[in-house]
Amino acid sequence: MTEFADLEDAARPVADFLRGKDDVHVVGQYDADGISATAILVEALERRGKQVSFEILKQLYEEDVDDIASRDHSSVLFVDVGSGQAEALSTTFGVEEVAVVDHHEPETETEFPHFNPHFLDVDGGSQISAAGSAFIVADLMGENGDLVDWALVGATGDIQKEDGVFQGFNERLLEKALDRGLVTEENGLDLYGRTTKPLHRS
Ligand SMILES: [Mn+2]
Repeated sequence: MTEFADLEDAARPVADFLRGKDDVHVVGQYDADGISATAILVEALERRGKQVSFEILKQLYEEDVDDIASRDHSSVLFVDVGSGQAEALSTTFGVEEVAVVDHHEPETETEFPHFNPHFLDVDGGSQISAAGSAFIVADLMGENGDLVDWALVGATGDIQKEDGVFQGFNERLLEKALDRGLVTEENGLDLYGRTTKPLHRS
């Protein structure tokens, strides 16, 4: 069975890659999970004094990969996208120029740093999101344990809870957030539109 430490081992090449760069361009997916994952790693990079830029894309098409590659970034980090475009990234970027943190089904393993829970037989659809995966990378880069609540925002946005309860590694991340007092538990209704819609519509 995959342990938390196994995920950390698998995430370490990406953390080492990012620590070794002076400037990084981060490309994230346009949803709550992708934006949380982007925020976690942009924050972790800025805390280490890196030059950071980022963009959020609705989809990553091959022409987007070509466009990003043409822009002269010295290194690019894809988050919540990239595993499904691993071959295009491999042919477009050198192994020292690109890294991926994603939880969607990967196309292929890669020479470049590529962290995806599916490589460890962990279901990225229910056990951990891109934001959770990004948090594991960030936590290896320095004192970033306080960012764990953003990992839970991402997992919630990707609807990874089952019957209102976090599963798998999301549950471990919740424990970390509770330990730090970053989140509190309370009973309530976990309904879509709870704060914006009348109850019978939620
Ligand atoms: Mn996601």
